Amino acid sequence: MATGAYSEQEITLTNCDREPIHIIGKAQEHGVIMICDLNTLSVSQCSANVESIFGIDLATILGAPLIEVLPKKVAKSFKRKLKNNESLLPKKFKIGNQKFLSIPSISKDFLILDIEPSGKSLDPVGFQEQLTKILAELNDSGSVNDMCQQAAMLVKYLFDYDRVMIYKFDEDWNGEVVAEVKEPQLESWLGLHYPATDIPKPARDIFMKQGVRIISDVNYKASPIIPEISPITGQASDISSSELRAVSPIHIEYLQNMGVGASLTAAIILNGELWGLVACHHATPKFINYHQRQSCLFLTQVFSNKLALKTTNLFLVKTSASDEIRKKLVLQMTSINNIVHALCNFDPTFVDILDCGGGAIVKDGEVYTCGETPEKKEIAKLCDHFLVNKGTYFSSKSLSNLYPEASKFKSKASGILSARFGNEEGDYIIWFRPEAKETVSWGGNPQKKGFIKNGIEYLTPRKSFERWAEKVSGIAKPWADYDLEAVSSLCENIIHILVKKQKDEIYSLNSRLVEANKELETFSYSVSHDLRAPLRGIDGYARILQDHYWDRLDDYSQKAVKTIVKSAGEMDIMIDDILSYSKVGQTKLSKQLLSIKQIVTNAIEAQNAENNYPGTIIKIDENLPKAVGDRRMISQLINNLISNALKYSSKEELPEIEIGFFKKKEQNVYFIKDNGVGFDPKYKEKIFKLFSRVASKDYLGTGIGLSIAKKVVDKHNGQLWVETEPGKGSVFYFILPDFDE
Ligand code: BLA
Repeated sequence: MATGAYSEQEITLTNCDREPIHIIGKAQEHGVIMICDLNTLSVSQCSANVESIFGIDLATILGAPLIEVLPKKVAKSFKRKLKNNESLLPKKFKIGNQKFLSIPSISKDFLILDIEPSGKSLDPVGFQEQLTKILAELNDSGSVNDMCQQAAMLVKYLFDYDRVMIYKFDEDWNGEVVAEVKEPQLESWLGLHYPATDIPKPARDIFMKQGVRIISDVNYKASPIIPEISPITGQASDISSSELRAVSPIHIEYLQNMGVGASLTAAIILNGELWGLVACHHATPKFINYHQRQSCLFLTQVFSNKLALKTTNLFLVKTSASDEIRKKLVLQMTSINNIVHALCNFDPTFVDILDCGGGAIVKDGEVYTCGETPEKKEIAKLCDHFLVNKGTYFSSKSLSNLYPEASKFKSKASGILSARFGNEEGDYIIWFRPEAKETVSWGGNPQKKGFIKNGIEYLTPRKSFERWAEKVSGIAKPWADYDLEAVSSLCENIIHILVKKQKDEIYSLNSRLVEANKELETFSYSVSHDLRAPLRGIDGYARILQDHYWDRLDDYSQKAVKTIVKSAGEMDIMIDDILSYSKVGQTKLSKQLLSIKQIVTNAIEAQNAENNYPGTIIKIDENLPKAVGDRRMISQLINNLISNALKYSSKEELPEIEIGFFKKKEQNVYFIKDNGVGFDPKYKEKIFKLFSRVASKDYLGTGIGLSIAKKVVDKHNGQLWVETEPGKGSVFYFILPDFDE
């Protein structure tokens, strides 16, 4: 015969969580587990104690319809409810003089019935009084610990176990007895800690579903479910929904070692997670009936609700306290230009927003600290080697477990809460919490859980429950949800302020630049203007010398006068150019639809190309499209580009310039092309700068024309660029957007 998985499997330290408590295949002694096929409602398996409890032969029950096993009324009621998809309720019935309660649950293809003595049931008034007392006495006026103590007192009053404890889990599922009410002769376990393995995951999972459970006699003889393997599925049946399910022998041994004769355990579930347990012990066997267990369930539910309210309140109180500090920090940051300075050197500092030992800000490679922290170089290394691989937010209460280097500074920084901020990858704001110095009293030595047989380490509940003190090494007080909230809110503020500061900086730089540009334009305008008068004087007197005293001048003087007249002429042109350059900056655009073709024709006429460049072939595209722009400026732009094209191609054998356009992404690109000298493309940008000339001295020019052209196009939000090659000519392109962007 196949044997159940349970009896064969030995549980070791490494498979602790795998003990198959859901298919234990046995019932506690005080009640019967009956498993029925959901389709036929006939009994497929039943615990052997049915014979002693009901006085009915097991063999006659197995395979029989439920209706022949239980009183007809009860069986029919289950059948009807199942048919109508209604929820099943416990049903009372009598066999002989004995009253029983049949508690149904459904597990996959089975109806599982827990049949147990109905016990002394409370009359409805008494039951109601019990519930009212629970509602009235559990209040949330004090601390969480006060609430736990109240709950423990109430459970003790209602169910009278020798010892009632509230057992609270930490985030690693280790637990602590946070409240206790006990008989005076018992030693107190208040404050004792127990490792997570004492209540393995499968046991915790079942509590999430089942809520409450009693072990009525720790020293009971478990009654086997017969047959062990379900004739329907060919497997051991999952009886995790049954409260009568027998108990893991490991847990039984555990209780026996503690001198416990009976227990009641109920789950405290907070926000969908197992927060803790109500754990009750009694020295002798003790049974409390279904209705009392329901009262207990009601109690834990009321307690959970109050607890949820309490923790929400705590969250609100804590966040409003940190909000106050945060507001001050924001004020500091907005009124002082340097954010790090604002966060570190005033009152309050950023470390004040939560309970910590100290903190650090890492910005642009510099580390700034406040309070008790590791060394700056240790912090820099922590960021580069560890935090860099974490997300925006990171928190741990035992950093050295994850980053062994941190054991060097665990006294100052066992706990860490960090956030990344700013544009730079390596900018962090970090809070540190010192190692929790308190000693933790473990209920037994958590390190010594197993014994070794044939080289395999076997589990055994600890034989000793003496107080065992262990210093918690490298562990800080855990971070709470309100700590994370305070940090994320502050970081949002910092980022907001940083972005605004950057925007402001760009804005002010920009306006300073515009201002500087304006000043430069006014300056060059007035300088050019002022230069005009003395220049006229120079030119005038030089011409007088030329016209009236020419013969009296010797050769050298004649040459000098000629040079003066020529230079004054060149300077005049330059002043003109500078003036028009400044004007482009200062003049407001007056936009209109322009015929580029007309402007081109005018420009060629103005250059007097026919006479000045007689050999040059000039091609103009007949279809040059119109454009929107300022007439005077666009004329100046085209004039300058055409005059350049004519000038720099004039020394070619067959000079040719071409003015045309093409379409690119719906925009007209105009071009002015020549086959002249061209220039090195590396000057493609420089050529548009003021006074930059890249052509040889053979060509006259002030180096301002292209700067004017560029300025005109910029002012129109357009684009101007050049393609060129030395000896192969240049093509200047420009685009003028036909609407304001
Ligand atoms: C179950 N262990 C439990 C339960 C509790 C504890 C409350 C649930 C009992 C129930 O379902 O009725 C632990 N009880 C405690 C603790 C206190 C207490 C800590 O009163 C403190 C005051 N147990 C061990 C080890 C193992 C183990 C080392 O100590 C290793 C596997 C197992 N505990 C274990 C198992 C169960 C259990 C398997 C489930 C029992 C079951 O539902 O069958």
